[in-house]
Order: sequence, then C-alpha cells, then structure tokens
Amino acid sequence: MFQQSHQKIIIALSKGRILNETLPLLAAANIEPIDDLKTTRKLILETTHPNIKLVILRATDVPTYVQYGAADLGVTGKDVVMEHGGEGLYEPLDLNIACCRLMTAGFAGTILPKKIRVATKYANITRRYFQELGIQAEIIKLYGAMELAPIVGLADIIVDVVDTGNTLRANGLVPLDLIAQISSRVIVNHASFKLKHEDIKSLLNILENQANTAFTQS
Ligand code: PRT
Ligand code: MG
Repeated sequence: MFQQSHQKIIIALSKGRILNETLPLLAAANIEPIDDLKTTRKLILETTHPNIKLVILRATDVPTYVQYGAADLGVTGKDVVMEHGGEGLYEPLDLNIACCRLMTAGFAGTILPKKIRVATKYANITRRYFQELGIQAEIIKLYGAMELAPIVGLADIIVDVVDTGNTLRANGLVPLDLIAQISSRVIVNHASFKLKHEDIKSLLNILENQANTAFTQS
C-alpha cells in the first residue's frame, strides 16, 4: 500500500499555472511540500510523505527529467509532451487541469501566401502539422510573445495555446484552426513504471479519483 511505501519517488512539477492546480491534487494524496513554495530557494523539496520528493521545473523541462529517470513521474501540458515527442514516457492519466487549445492564429481574413511563415515555440508540432496538411511552412522559433510576430511582419501566422482568446484579441488577432485540445497529463518514466509499479499505480489511482471529482464539480 502507498502509505507503507519504501521506494523513493521523485515527482517533477511544472512551475506556473499547472503547479497551482496540481498541488491540491497531491494534497489529497497527503503529499504536501514541507517548505513554503513562495519563499524557499530549494530545488528539491521534501514532502509530508517520507519517500516522496518534488522538483519544480520549467514546464518544458519536465518530459526530459522523466524520460531520463531523473524524476519518476511528472505533470505537464499535453502541448509540452507533444513537442517533446514522448520518447521514454508513458502518459497514463489526463488530469483535466490547465485546459486550453493549441491553435493557429493570425489576422482575420488573411490570404496566406503559398509558402507561409509561422512563428511559434512549438517548432516540432508545427512542422508535423503543416507537413501533414501538405502546406509549405517556414518555422520561426520564438520563446515568447508570439502574438507580436504577425504585427511586425515576422510571420504570417502563429501557433500558440489559447484559453480565453483575450491575448489574441488585444493584439488584433483571431484564432484560426484547432491543432489539439490541451490539458495537463501525468507522465511516467518507462523503467520507474516497472520497478516502482505498486507505488506509482496507487498514486495514479488517487490522482485519478481526485481529478474526476474536481472535474464533476466544475
Ligand atoms: O513562461 P513559460 O514560457 O514557461 O510558460 P507560459 O507562461 O506560457 O505558461 P505556464 O508556464 O504558466 O503554463 C504552461 C502550460 O499551461 C502550457 O504548456 C499549457 O499546457 C497550459 N496552459 C493553459 C496555458 C494556457 N492555458 C494559456 N492561456 N499556457 C499558456 N497560456 C498563455 C497563452 O498562450 C496566452 O499567451 O496565456 C496567455 C493568456 O491566454 P488567453 O487566451 O486566456 O488570453
Ligand atoms: Mg510564463
């Protein structure tokens, strides 16, 4: 049983909006960081469960830590998992949190050239998406403020995650095509899933119940 577990488990969490929604799910499994996350500078955190530690990372680094087994499991956006490619990872659970849509966006009514320029931080997803559509696309990799690219003529369209659409609207842009529905996923290292199966399975069960409860209440 999970409570009697002797195996050490490291969970990688994504900073930012996903963290705020993940902590209550873990708290329901009696896993709470001992230090105050707002003030601590520690990178590896003890929890109220003696065998479970947390690392809090940039969302885009979570799949890498889990792939190489530096963390046994992690929580990150489906967009981040898709961009990483998912090598070495199982994705057993959809937590239904931090939901948004991965979309193309641009000016309303733009007539696109034969070869388009697309600005995005999702270079791999974007390349695959336009390849499958048979559209020639030059990908311009950015690390933030994608919305600026069409305005200053750096790109014809962008690929980004959209929630309310307010950021697009505030910059005179509109969402165009849906690439994928996004929510946060639990990802698990292949080897950890075999070697620590009982503990990881119990943890997944608790998180799944918790995510379902939260989902039906919302
Ligand atoms: O700063 P960094 O580059 O690390 O990440 P970030 O600030 O883009 O997002 P972060 O770290 O807070 O959350 C990352 C994950 O949250 C993403 O990988 C998604 O899975 C998920 N998520 C859910 C979102 C949003 N909703 C979202 N709205 N990530 C980013 N946004 C951005 C969106 O791109 C827009 O610029 O928030 C802005 C506001 O969105 P609107 O549409 O409501 O205006
Ligand atoms: Mg941010």
